[in-house]
Amino acid sequence: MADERVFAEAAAEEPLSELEPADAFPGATAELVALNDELAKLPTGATLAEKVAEKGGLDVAVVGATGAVGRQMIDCLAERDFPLRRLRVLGSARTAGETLPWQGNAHLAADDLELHEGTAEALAGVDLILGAAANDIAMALYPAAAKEGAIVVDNSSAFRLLPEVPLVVPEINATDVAESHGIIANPNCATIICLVAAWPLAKAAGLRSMVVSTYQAASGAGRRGMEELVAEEAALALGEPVPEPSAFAYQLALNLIPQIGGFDARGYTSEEMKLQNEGRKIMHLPALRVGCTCVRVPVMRSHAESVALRFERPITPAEARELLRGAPGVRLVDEPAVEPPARRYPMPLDTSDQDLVYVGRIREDLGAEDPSRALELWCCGDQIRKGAATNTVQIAELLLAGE
Ligand code: 2RA
Repeated sequence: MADERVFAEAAAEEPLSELEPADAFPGATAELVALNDELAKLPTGATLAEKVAEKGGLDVAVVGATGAVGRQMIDCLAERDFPLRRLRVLGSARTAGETLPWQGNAHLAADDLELHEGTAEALAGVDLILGAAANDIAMALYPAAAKEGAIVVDNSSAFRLLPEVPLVVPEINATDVAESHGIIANPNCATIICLVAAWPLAKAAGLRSMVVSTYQAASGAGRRGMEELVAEEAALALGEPVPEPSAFAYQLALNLIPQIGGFDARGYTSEEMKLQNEGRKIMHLPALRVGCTCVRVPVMRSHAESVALRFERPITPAEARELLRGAPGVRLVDEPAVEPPARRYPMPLDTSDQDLVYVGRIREDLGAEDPSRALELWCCGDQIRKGAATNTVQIAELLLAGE
């Protein structure tokens, strides 16, 4: 029963596996290859700058607006003063007619926003779509919207590996947005958090391979995941029976679940393969090798990752610290040698509800054949913000600047 649920969930979220027959890219299916070919016919070089100049602001739609990531996207648009003319919030038919709060920004006054069902009609005339919905909704709505001239920045995994769809972490490959044919994909949360930390070192010393273990928060399964963890912890505190899990396959409180997504024939989960497949595309390192174990942990909303990096050239922990100290999107938090409470390293409680990836515990990797070319580090970042919503809005900002 539990396994079936995990597999059903994984199939809905992530149809791609490196072991499926791949005509053109990992996870290629006839439908995705045809979609990629269709997208290739649309023009590149999309920008939102002209529309802002023309209309004085953008018509933006958030699809999947009631989920944890959708709500955070709305807050990011407010916090970052995104030039809005109108904000549409779209959800399921069940939530249509309910409202979501909009705190307002310099361009659009505070208001209650009425939810509408996510349909093609509801997206008519929209300039920018921020997607926080599942793959099936993304496939049904966004290619048609892109053909109509909308720009889509999508957080689902539906389009991430399509060659005609840039997959972007602004700190790493911002210029890739210029190649978009209307759809730009936001990477998986665990990929973003790992790569923001690894990229400054990869750029300096040439990255050959990574071995990563993730410690992924309940928020990765959305609001339901967080609510389930809270309910389990409350039951345990009161000495009551723990409710039957539904967001996760097993009880998460007081537990670790070493499976996120479905398994492939080699025993890797879809979540684990994302780090290699997405990492290769984002860093333009097609031969990068990544071993990965993804684990769900009873933490609310920040993912943490243990990362072992193997380089082409020697690099010392001191050099790595210097590179990371000035790196975009990174906060170096690496003071293990002092006594508590001044001793500091990244922890999920400190990295939640902010946008930086904290990096620390940087040291030579003694398990490598040549430790002078290998480092271990530990990084943490807010899965809902930098792992999803903030990165999506940052991508949209690149288009405002016309980059
Ligand atoms: C997770 N990768 O943490 C998901 C969220 N995108 O389960």
